[in-house]
Amino acid sequence: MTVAGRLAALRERLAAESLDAMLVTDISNVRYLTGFVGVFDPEAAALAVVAPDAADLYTDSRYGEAATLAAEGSAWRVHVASRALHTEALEQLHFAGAASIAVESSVSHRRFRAIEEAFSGQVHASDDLVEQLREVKDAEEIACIEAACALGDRAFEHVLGVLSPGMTEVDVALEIEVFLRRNGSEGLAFPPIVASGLHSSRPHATVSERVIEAGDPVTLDFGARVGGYCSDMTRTVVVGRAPEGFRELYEAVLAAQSAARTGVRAGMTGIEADVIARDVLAEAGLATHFGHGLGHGVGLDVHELPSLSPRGERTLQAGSVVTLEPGVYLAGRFGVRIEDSVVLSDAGCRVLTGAPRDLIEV
Ligand SMILES: [Mn+2]
Repeated sequence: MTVAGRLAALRERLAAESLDAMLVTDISNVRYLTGFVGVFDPEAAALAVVAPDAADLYTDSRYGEAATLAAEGSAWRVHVASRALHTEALEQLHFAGAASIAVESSVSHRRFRAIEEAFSGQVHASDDLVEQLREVKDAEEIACIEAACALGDRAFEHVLGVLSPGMTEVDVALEIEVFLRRNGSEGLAFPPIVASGLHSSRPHATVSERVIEAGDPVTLDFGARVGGYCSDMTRTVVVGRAPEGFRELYEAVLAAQSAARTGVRAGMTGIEADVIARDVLAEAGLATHFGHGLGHGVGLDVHELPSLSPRGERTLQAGSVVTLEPGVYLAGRFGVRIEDSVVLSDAGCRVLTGAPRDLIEV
């Protein structure tokens, strides 16, 4: 979908709900609608207003020049505000006679109240209006994610070459970060997870100064960013020889992940997708150790719609990029997670992560 197509799709949704305008505050939504991926940092420095015949972007002087340049030739009018962005936006909406507007429900309560107080008409909170448009990626977006995944694969290969006993988790995380940045990643999709030994049983362990020893499983979960779009992958490898019982656990998680890669497709719900992997782990008696969902959408944000989990009631759509990441965590022993990013179609999944999945002992 082009930027014009995205605006048209949002306007259709506004018309269907009899809204005169929408105030878009989420930075990823602003990026998506304007197409100006590189212009803003995640700080609240942009407010986009979409109305039937207007697309106005309010920003402050720090971003004025870059946004104005980026807007050239597009439908967006850039306003460099000197007062609060919503104050100037609402003045414009009053002038245009808007009576009913939507504000994203993700906005802070403080900001919502300020908007409600300053606007003379009705203010509605809307859930995920733009997020639902973002759920289906076009070819250009998929190409960005694919490039980010390829960079992640290279970073994984690089880490395999340096990972050795005596390094700390911080050392390994830095290897990943520096490699990704040197090779073209725009920052990182998220701070990498490097969880070694006992820490590997914590799905989102914090990177620590723990020294990696021979026989430690190490879970590496990281993502690159290309053209504003994230990748997300996880591999658990072993430094030296796998400890007792580890290989069996690894094979069970891999079987669940393979089943998901084979079975997940557009047209099923996120709950049904999740069950594919969960059933395999239940057969192995490990269901209670798989606490999180099978996966999530990936795009401008590393976690976005859809959700592939027991809460994922929405039907998965062709063109969504999602992760498949079953994990099993045995507290006091170790954990395993294997995660790929894939594109969904009606026929199944196209895997974007190229890193090997068989157990690696380095
Ligand atoms: Mn993930």
